[in-house]
Amino acid sequence: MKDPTSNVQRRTSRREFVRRALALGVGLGPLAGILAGCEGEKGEKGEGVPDELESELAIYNWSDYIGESTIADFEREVGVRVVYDTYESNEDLLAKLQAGARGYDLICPSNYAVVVLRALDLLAPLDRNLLSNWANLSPLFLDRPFDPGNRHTVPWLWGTAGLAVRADLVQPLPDSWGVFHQTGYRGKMTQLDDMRDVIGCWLKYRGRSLNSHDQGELDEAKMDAIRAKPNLKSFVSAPVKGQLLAGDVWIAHLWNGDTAQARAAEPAIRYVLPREGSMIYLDSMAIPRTAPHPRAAHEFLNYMLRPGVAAALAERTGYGSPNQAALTRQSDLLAPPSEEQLARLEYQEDLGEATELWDRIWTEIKAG
Ligand code: SPD
Repeated sequence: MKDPTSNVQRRTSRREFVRRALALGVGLGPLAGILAGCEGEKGEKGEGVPDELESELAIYNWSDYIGESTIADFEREVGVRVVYDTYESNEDLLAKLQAGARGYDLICPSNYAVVVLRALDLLAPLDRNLLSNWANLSPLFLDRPFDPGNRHTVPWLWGTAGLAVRADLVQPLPDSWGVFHQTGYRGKMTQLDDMRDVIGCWLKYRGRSLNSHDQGELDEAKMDAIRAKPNLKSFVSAPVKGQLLAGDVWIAHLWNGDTAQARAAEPAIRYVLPREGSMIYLDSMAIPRTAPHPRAAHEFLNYMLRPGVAAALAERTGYGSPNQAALTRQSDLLAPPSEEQLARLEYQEDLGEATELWDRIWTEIKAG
């Protein structure tokens, strides 16, 4: 019989190994390779997933990122009680998990955050035998570099960052990230409370990669961000929707789906992708290694892969569905990005050793 403590012991030592390696300056990239090489030691996919469905499920997701009745429908149909909690940035999620939070069964990191979580060995491999609806996913969103072979992640929604504008209050519509430098809208503008999005947009403004490691380019982005700051009401993410509706904010740096949600209540709100380009992201569901209810997590993932459920998620949130069967079923959903759009968009990647530099710059922007 298997010793139930053996995995705990092994996990602890792997985590300790990661901690020591990071302290010694080993980058996340090489570390991921080393750990992947050890993957065989903890067995194949789905190890530890019990046959019996647990009665609870704890989901930790972005705010405003779920269908209207998804959770209630799942609870009713499957008989699992869901505890649902939300966050506003990948950095919040990473900080919580790295601090040792153990109660979550499902989380929804963006592409670059998956790289960090995999390198830290914080994700459980998926058991594809429990995901019979997998074939509904579009190949466009599978096997991405952040999780080759989708061993740990199930695509959830994709989106872009741009400008949410009250077209009834702002004319002409701005089409550049430089709008945040204009004093004419002082106090009526916000930027996302998100390090990667803010520094990334200022890198794009200067024609750089939003994954830059270059000290000079990053200093320039910092200066642009600090120059914009006096014109901003605040740094705020999804909660800005209420301020846009109230007319307290006229121009917000925001994600496309959250803009669409606001537009459903106020048709004068428009979404603009700045001409300098922007970022595209793919958020995916993943199961933490410490998940107390891995079987219920798989059950939920497979439920979400149904075309009707995935369509309801995309419809409610305004984001793009990676579920091809959902798009075929419901033609008014956001279409996958075209080649032309993709040419102006860039995926956020893990920053590796440059993360510290970005953190420092973000702190200086917030304080400056
Ligand atoms: N309200 C949900 C927003 C989800 C945004 N996720 C991706 C952010 C990429 N920086």
